[in-house]
Amino acid sequence: MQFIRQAQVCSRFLRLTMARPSSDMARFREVFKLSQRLVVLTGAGISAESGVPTFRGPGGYWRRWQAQELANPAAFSANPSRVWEFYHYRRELMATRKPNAAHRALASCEERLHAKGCRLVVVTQNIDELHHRAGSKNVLELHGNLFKTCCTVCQDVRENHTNPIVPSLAGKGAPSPDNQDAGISVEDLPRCQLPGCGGLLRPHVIWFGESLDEDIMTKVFEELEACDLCLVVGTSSLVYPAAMLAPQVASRGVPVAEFNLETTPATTSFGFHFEGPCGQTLPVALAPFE
Ligand code: BJW
Ligand code: ZN
Repeated sequence: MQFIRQAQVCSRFLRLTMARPSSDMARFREVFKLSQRLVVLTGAGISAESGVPTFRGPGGYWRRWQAQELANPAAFSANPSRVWEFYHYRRELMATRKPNAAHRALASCEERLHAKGCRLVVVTQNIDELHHRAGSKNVLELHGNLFKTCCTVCQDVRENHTNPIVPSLAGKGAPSPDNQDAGISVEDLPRCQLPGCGGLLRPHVIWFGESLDEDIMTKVFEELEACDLCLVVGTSSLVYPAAMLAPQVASRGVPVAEFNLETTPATTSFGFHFEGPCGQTLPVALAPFE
């Protein structure tokens, strides 16, 4: 009996202390109005309304594989042709996709803040370049870039927007499950052009089990330490180290607002949570003041 009473007191205490995040937009706008340094952490959900598939959930399959099954070094070693087909599909898809209202809201907010000596930085897990295409200038790419390659032999990194990146990938990469692997021989996959190298190229992205770029992480930590407001947009907050960044900011008492279709494992550590498509919620949240 004593134990049950203690448990009831405990659970009441927990309910009182773990306040639910607020969805009061007027209150958020008051905080935003005073903010001088914003960091916005974005994930696949911000590009969903542009028609770019997210990773987890029903749209996250390419053929019979979830994206995570292909976005790892073992998958590339075992079948570089299949993994290149997957990235070739995504490179071609981006030619038909445009930034949406959420990307544009961030870009125009950055410009407005910059004009009055303030700062907004986008820290994105996305590799699709939609923030740049919307006009954002301060963008830190945590997981690499779909339009860069890295040589597996000499590590040379370079930009490449040519589609197809090699003739052998032309017409390949169709996403439906009934398509078979193209089985392109490794000599016909993208190769390093540096004299004397010729190594196999890979997409310059961060796969599971790989470390994130140290220089980028240093910049990210500097921005997070200096920020007075943080937004978390369209990420499931399941993938580390990205998933720990905003909760760390919140633990220092800095206001954090999440914009997502649903709650995530990180939601309870944030002060604000705005549920719904970020193409609708973010432009309202970041609208200019009269
Ligand atoms: C909307 C919306 C709308 C939809 N509006 N919202 C600590 C604990 C446990 C594990 C680990 C740990 N530290 C490291 C690990 C291992 C691993 C990891 O995190 N595993 C977890 C899955 C458990 N991490 C790593 O391996 C990282 N490396 C590392 O830490 O190195 C050191 C180390 C290694 C090994 C052990 C320990 C330390 C590297 C992670 C690299 C992730 N790479 C990928 C692929 C990039 C290239 C590519 O794109 O192909 O990055 S995986 C994939 O997930 C991609 C994404 O950037 C990332 C995050 O996904 P994201 O963006 O959150 O998308 P979704 O689909 O998950 O969510 C979409 C969200 O949007 C949802 O919430 C929707 O509701 C929402 N949404 N429409 C608003 N309109
Ligand atoms: Zn090379």
